[in-house]
Amino acid sequence: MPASNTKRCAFSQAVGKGEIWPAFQPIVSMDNGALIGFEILARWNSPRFGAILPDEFIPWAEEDGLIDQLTHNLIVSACTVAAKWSGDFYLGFNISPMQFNQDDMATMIFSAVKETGFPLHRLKVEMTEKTLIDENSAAHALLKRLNSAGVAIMLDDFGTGYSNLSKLQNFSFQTLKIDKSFVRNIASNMNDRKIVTAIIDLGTSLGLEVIAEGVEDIEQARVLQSLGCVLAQGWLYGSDMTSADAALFAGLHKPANC
Ligand code: G
Ligand code: G
Ligand code: MN
Repeated sequence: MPASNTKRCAFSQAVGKGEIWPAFQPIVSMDNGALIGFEILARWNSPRFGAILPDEFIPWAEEDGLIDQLTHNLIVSACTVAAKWSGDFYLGFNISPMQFNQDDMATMIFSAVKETGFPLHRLKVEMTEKTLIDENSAAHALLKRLNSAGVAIMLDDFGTGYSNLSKLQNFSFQTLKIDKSFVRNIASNMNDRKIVTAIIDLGTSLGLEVIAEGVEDIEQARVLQSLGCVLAQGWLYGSDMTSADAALFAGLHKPANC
């Protein structure tokens, strides 16, 4: 069997055994460092192949019909640990475009959260612009269902998918995440800065929460703040961490009024 097939086979067994674990990356308020939420990122440490990243294994999970099981397991394990931490931070889970074609996706999410004790209204769903672009009425209905249950929707990697802006108002979502490719050179590249300015203004005028992704240094953070962006995610504030580290982070970075 080719090595890549062996790896893929090991991956599918790892999903079955619940070995894909949730890493937590903090989303913070840039002015005071207060914790707003965590994005949950799937991780696999294969005993045989070492650490494999989601860019490699998520497509396998999608193609091999394992993505729902993987997402379900991540929600259960992340929510179970986070339910024990104080604070009112949210957890954001990445949902693949194809999962929006499945009527029972909302039911899968609700049932995963239910047993964990984590409040449903502190769970958010991250979807990419691709989900918006593929004209998809099932997705529309699903988003409404999630929203009515108190689950907010975040539009991930915003700015990379050339989405039809007029579609933004038709879909029910509450957060725009500015893709890290625009943030990377924001301190030196005026075009990137103009794009980010436009996204921040668009999001703010639509009443959306706006999060800058991939903030790695203080210079980028200063520019973003000067443009009116308040929330950020990136290595400057915290990388993807284990639940033990995330628990410490949550304890140290409580909002001022908690
Ligand atoms: O850390 P990073 O290498 O985690 O993530 C790479 C890509 O994989 C990102 O685009 C991220 O959204 C995606 N990703 C990470 N975890 C998950 C997951 O649980 N489900 C899906 N569908 N995508 C994920
Ligand atoms: O596509 P999505 O936004 O879900 O993916 C998040 C990805 O961004 C993950 O691969 C995560 O590890 C990565 N990431 C998080 N913070 C930073 C950062 O500050 N710089 C860079 N280059 N990548 C980051
Ligand atoms: Mn994401």
